[in-house]
Amino acid sequence: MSQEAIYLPSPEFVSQANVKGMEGYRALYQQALDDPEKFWGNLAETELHWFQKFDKVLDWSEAPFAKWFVGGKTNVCYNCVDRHLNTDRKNKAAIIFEGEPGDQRVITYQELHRLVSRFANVLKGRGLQAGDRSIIYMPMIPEAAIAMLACARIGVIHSVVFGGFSAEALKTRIQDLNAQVVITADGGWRRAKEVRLKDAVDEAVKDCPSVANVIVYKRTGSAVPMDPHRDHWWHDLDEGVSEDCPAVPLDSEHPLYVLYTSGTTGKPKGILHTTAGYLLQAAMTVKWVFDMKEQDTYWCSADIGWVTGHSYIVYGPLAVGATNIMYEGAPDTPAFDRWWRIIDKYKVSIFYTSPTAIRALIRQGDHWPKAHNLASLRLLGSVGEPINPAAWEWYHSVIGKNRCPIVDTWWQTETGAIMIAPMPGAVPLKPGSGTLPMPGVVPEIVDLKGNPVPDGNEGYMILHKPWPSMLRTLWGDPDRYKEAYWSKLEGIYFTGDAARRDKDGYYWILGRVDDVMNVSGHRLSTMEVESALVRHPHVAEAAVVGKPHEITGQAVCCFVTLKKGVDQKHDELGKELRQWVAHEIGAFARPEEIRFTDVLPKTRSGKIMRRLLREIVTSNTVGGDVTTLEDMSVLTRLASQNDED
Ligand code: 7RM
Repeated sequence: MSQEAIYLPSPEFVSQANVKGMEGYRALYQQALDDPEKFWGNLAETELHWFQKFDKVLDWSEAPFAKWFVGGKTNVCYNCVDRHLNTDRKNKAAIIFEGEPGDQRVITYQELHRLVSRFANVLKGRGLQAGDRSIIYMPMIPEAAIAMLACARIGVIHSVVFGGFSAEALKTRIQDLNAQVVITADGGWRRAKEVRLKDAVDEAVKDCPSVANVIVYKRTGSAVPMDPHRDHWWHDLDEGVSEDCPAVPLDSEHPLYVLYTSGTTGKPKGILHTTAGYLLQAAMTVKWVFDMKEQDTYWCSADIGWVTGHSYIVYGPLAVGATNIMYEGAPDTPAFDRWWRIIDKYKVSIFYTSPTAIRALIRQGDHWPKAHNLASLRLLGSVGEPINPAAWEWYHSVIGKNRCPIVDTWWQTETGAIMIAPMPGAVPLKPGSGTLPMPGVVPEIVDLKGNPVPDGNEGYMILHKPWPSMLRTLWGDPDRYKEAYWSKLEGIYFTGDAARRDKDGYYWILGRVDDVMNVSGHRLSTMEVESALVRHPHVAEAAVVGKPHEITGQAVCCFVTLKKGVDQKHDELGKELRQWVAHEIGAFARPEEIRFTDVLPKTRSGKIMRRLLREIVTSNTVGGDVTTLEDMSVLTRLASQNDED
């Protein structure tokens, strides 16, 4: 029923919008479709600063390895910081930071330039140069962004590891990159407790001989052991360092960062993004989707450790000279109105968050947002998972007071920038739909053979054309890059999502079709959790599926068989295994449920039938085709086990 609801942009919103009305949207979309190279080439010239102009917009001759803006030289940090300094933005707030304990900092573009230049010189002082790799494992404090920008300034390839990841996950990322430096902090604040990051780094780098330097920012001030040969305080290295550090002109295709994300195997994929194309599309989508204006105060509540933080806290907003809010901590600390308090306090005008967060806050009751003045808001955004119409309606009425368009943005770590979303002054909204593709994005819904399915039918979503912010490869694994994205349908980008397109051409994203779960908008592979479980000495076999969850979208549900002779109580062991997974991967991966079973449903060839397990956790019944199942009795045993819980 609510899928029929349509929300038109108000005339007031349209009149001030960057893209006005459907004609405005259609014209842009058509230009990009007719001549993508001209479209992106023109934007690259007008929107980015070039040290040397490119001579070719796109080289797709070695597809799927794209080269954009070939021959050009630019610098991401220069574009995000330096070029604003001889404009009215010089003393504009670039980052307004609020720590969880309540401390505040306002960093102008000029000050950001100073801090970034100093830290880039610190990195140079440690011997780092273009092409080297850094790991950034930081709390949500300005220094995380400063470290990213400093790396970009001198061409050091960064990889931010979300602070919620464990030492084990951190280690595999450092090793995969052979990173020379780890940039971290003593800790950060979350739910009034210290998240001790340096401890995790110490544990991780034991097995990482490539790491010659660990740079530690003092955030919490708690005691941390420092290895005199390897570890340095940020403030010590910063002392007396020069503030002059020119941005290095880098090739358009110079690697900017690697960000690991879950794929369908136990080993995360190192998504590689490069310089010019990435920045251009991140910046353009900020203007198109967030309708960014000079006077806006923009807040994206994502963590900098996820791609949303890269594209829509750091690179996109700073490239267009926006004012960013950055908040360190949890939404419920000290109480459930912390976010609404922040919006009121800093007069946030654009707020971008996840459906999981919205659902969790709905549950706490409307009195929390109602206690604050949210009149500064003019636009709301959603990302990470499908937003259910009920959550959409609440966000629209209780937070947006029926005045603010909601931009539901579909994209991936791989796509680098928003692919499907409404331009808010143009496209009528339908709750739960990402609506229409961005200019230059050509999605299609197809069947397994690649044939388009009729509108209204479910299918696999693919993307037809290369786009500037697309991933370039997987770090160190070009074959897996081809295999994972370009070989399901030869030569076409496979998103891994199921979707349908309605009669108006609107896209409705239904979720992953592979073995990737989406827990609170965080990607997690079933195999990653399974491999963590079987590393436990008591576990023989494990099968993991995502189970629908009211708040987090999906929850991790594990079926576990134990080794012979294990005689620990199931309650106790269940607790231990949940803790084990949190330790092996990170707290966000902690399973909601461990179900012990003496056998897992398998095909005759020995493959675990996850589809059956998914059905069991979803409905506690099994329908569909079970003819390939080896042992039918396992089903009744698995299903009935739930009744005993
Ligand atoms: C930005 C991000 C990507 C996966 C993607 C989808 C799901 C993301 C939406 C969404 C429905 C949305 N990157 N997803 N946004 N599903 N509507 N607006 O989340 O790499 O971490 O995840 O997330 O399944 O493939 S990600």
